[in-house]
Amino acid sequence: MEHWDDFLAPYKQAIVELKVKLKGMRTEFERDHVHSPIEFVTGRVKPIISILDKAAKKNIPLDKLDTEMQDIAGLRMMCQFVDDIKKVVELLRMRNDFEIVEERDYISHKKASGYRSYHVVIRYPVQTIHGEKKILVEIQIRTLAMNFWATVEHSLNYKYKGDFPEDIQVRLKRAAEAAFSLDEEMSQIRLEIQEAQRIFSRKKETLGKA
Ligand code: 0O2
Repeated sequence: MEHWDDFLAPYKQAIVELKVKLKGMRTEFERDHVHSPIEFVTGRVKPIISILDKAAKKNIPLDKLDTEMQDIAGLRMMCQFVDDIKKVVELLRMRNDFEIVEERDYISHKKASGYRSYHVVIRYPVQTIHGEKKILVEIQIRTLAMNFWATVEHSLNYKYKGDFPEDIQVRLKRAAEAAFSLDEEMSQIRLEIQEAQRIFSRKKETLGKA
């Protein structure tokens, strides 16, 4: 591919715009003084070397990258609780500034590696001086625990090129189970908090009437 700068420009633009938009959703929750299902948002354009590696691995011709590689532009939305992920996906489904083309639920169906995350692939229109260009963007929605595990596993994967020594493999599997348990524990605590808030607001209402 000769003109990487030209090719990647709309992807960079999409990341800038979507980061503002998705972070803006968090700001709205804060303004309403309610729990935000979004903890933080990150975004990146895939480095050229990773695009080339993935294209080679998946037999994607370079002139088909725009339709066949869905994560050249990628965003991550991190949540505190597993239940928040559903809410974030619903919020994305409600929007009309892009169209959802695919959803992949690696939470109900975790990957063999132990990877958990919810992926939403969108078609996002970027306005350029040559007109509108629609590009694919992958949004990964995950809890902080899922993100911790995926980040560590990704670095190790890079180091060992997917060929993990036996002991690392066992530890990663155990770490994935620990991350899952942490999410479960946090979900339980969340129910406690919500129950306490309900009791508190009922009490306030009763006191207000007295
Ligand atoms: P990056 O930019 O280095 O993160 P495939 O690549 O075959 O697994 P596909 O069809 O591209 O799958 O789509 P998928 O699995 O929905 O999305 C791929 C991206 O999800 C990966 O991007 C990772 O970001 C993340 N991912 C998927 N599986 C795993 C996993 O087992 N471990 C970790 N840590 N992340 C995973 P890339 O291509 O790795 O790029």
